[in-house]
Amino acid sequence: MAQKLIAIIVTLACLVAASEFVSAADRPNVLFIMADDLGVFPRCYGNTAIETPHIDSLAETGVRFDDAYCQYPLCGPSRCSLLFGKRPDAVKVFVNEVSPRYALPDAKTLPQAFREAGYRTIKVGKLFHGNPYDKRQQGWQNDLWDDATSWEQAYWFDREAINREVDQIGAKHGRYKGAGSLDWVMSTTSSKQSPDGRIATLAIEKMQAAKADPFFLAVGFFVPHTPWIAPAEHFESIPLESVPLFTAAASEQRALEVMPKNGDYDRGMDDAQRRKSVKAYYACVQYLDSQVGRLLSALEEQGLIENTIIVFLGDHGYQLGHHGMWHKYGLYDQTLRTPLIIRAPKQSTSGDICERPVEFIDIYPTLLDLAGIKPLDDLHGRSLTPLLRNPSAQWNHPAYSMHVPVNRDGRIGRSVRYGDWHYFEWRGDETHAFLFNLKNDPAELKNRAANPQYLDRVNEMKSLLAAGAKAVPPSPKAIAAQQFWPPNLDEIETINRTQ
Ligand SMILES: [Ca+2]
Repeated sequence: MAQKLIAIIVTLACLVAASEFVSAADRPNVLFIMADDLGVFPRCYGNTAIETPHIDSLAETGVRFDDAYCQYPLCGPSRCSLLFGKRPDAVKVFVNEVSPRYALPDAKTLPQAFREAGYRTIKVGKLFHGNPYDKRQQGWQNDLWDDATSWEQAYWFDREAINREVDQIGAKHGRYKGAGSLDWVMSTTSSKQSPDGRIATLAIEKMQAAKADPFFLAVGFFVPHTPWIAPAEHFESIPLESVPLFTAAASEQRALEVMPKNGDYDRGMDDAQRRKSVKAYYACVQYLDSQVGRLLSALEEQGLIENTIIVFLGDHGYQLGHHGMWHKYGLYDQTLRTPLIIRAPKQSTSGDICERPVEFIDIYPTLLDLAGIKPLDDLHGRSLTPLLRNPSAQWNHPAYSMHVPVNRDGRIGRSVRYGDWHYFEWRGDETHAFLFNLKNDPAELKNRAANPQYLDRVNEMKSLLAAGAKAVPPSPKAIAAQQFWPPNLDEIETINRTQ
């Protein structure tokens, strides 16, 4: 009996080992493409002033999520939340200048989970944080804000190519004003030689080199982040008169007083300058699209397209003068919502559109699910695979975001999107509440929070918000103290750079 039992156990162990071996080889690759500061502006999201054929074609062969929400409207915190699969409350990265593992030294990141499952994990460009154009970071090890444990191979931007472009800005403006300004340049550098073109080229090389094994290839483009630099052809194909002008409505003045502003970049701009800035952003989105196209073509040429999960997204939304504001920051829909397209092998829902509000933290469990990797029990999101199978499936989950702006001392912002409604509030010495019906008022111009007719709705949204707020974040002052300039050199030395 004992011998029989041992034989059964040995057989089962062999079967498990064999199935793991076979499934590892058969597992789908992942191509994870992240754009920087990309709001819902590709053409497939309804922007007819722009041509984005490659992103559009990806949407036509995958599922386009129209209501995908980042958890924090700023690069580093949003990326850390997504890549740890946890809400910003838990990740505790609220500003850019913090190591991703500030509060979670032992948590497992999304690429790390793939790495431990036998995948080759490769990142090219910006995945966690690090701004290649930021003068403060020049000469630094940019991987300071990346995570060596996540990647088998990690490649950053080509510094020489960046410097060439910074020089072009300097030549135009007399001086370089920094990555946060609304600088824009029609670059004389060719598409392939520009920094994002070189990112795509390197990613394609790595894809080819890695294709014998399952790979998780993460490609982080820098466009359309400021400074808006794109090869001239992408500017020339956009007639200035076709570019819309986004401005604040007169009724929004009261709202603007309580909103966090990312600098005062709009000050002194006239409508002609605003329009040129929007055009420059659009040119960068078109340039991004051309490089996404190169990645997709390479997948096709390498015979990998049918066995690769493709995820395309921005890291948070973006305002181009919307509500009188530029850049990210704040809690309006425009700054929280971003494109998200997922194409999975053998997907039957090609070209479908999902209008269910989903969260960036859902991406981590979704990818584990699609790749057949054992789920982790400490993730805060949920797999989107039911929506990939049926984009109209029941999905009664609110989407939460938060923002603790360090330049508005004392105010903490929290947002919840549920059904047609978007509610957010800024809490400080007093609370400012905002309630919008996105179905009837997608531009969020009619704040109904103070209207007694909507009292029940406000209370419902407040309850949802309270349920989603897992912890009280530190004060904005404490968060500001997280930022470290200059860098901690000890920490830099621990980063195991591949290049
Ligand atoms: Ca960003």
